[in-house]
Amino acid sequence: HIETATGDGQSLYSGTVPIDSTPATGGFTLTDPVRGNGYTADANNKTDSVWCQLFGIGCPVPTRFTDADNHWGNGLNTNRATAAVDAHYGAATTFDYYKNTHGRNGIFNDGKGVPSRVHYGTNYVNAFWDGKQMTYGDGDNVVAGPLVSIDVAGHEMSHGVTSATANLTYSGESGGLNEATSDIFGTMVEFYSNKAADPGDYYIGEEIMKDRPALRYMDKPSKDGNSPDCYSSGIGNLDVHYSSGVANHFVYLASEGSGAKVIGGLQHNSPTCNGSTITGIGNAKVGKIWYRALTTYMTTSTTYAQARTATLNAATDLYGANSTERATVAAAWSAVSVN
Ligand code: ASN
Ligand code: ZN
Ligand code: CA
Repeated sequence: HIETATGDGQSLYSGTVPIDSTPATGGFTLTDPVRGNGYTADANNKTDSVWCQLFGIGCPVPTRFTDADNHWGNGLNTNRATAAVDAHYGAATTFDYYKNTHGRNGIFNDGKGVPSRVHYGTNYVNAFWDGKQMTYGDGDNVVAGPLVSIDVAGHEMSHGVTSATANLTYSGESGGLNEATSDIFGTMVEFYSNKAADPGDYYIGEEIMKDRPALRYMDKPSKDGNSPDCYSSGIGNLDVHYSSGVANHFVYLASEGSGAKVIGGLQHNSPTCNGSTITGIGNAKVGKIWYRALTTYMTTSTTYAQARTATLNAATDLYGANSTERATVAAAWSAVSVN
C-alpha cells in the first residue's frame, strides 16, 4: 500500500497551506500521493541548455526536497523550500480545481501529477510549462519576486490543458485565446484556493509584481498599457499576451458585470465597448462555459468570432437556449465588440 503523509508549509504568497508529501529517507519528500505523484524539486539555479531544450540532452537534474518533520518552508525566500511550498500547493490546487469543477483527472486527464521545479536560473523573471513540467524563476526582486503565485501556477499548467484539448495555435487570434484561457483558469484556480493572503481577483500576477500592481487586468486589459479592451480586426498581429485581453474582458463582464467594484481587495472597473450595461452570472458558471467551449467546440484555429459561437453553444448545452446564462454570454461578447 502507499503510505501517505499530511504536512503543512509556510508559503510565500498563500499563507500556511496543506502539503501532501511522501515518507522518505530523512523524513518526507515533496511527492503528492493524493494527486498522481506530482512532485516539486529544486532546479538549483541552473538553466536548460539549447541542447536540452531541443533534444532533451544534457538537461540538469533537479534535486528533491526533504524535510524531517513535514513542516515546510518559513514564508521567506531565503529558505529554499518556501517557493517549493507555493509550487507544490499550486500544482495540488490546480489539480483539485480541474478534478472537482470539471471532472478532469489531471492536466492530461490520465490521473498523473506533474513535476514542478523552482529556483530556475538566476534573476529569472518568468515561469513556463514546457509540455511536461512546470518551471518557476525567482524573479529579480525589481520587476518581480518569485513567480510562484497561485494564479501564475494555474495559468502555466492550464497551457497543458489547452495543449491536451483544443490545442489553440500560439499565434494570431487563436494565440490570444490560448493565453486568455490560461489567464481565465489561473484566475479560477485563485478563486478556488480562496486564501486570505491571496483572495480571488481578476488581476494576473498581483502577488509577484514589484514595479506595478499586476501583470494583466481582466476588468480593463488596457490598464497594462498594451492590451486592447475591445476587438478590432488586426488584433491577431499583437503579442498573444495582449490579444488575450479581449477574451479576458469578456470573461470579466460575463462574470461580474460592467461598472466598478472591489474584488479580493482590489479595485475593478470594467467599461463596455458599446455602451451597454451587463449583469454578471458569476465566475463559476463562466468557468464551466469556457471549459466546455475549450474541450468540445474550440480547435487549433479558433478565432474570436468562433469563440463567441463556441461559448454560446456551450452555454446552450449547460443552461439551455433560452437561459439567462446564454443571453449574458452573447451580451458580454457584444460588449467587447465580438459580434
Ligand atoms: N509565462 C509565459 C506564458 O505562459 C511563458 C510562456 O510559456 N509563453 O505566457
Ligand atoms: Zn501563458
Ligand atoms: Ca490574481
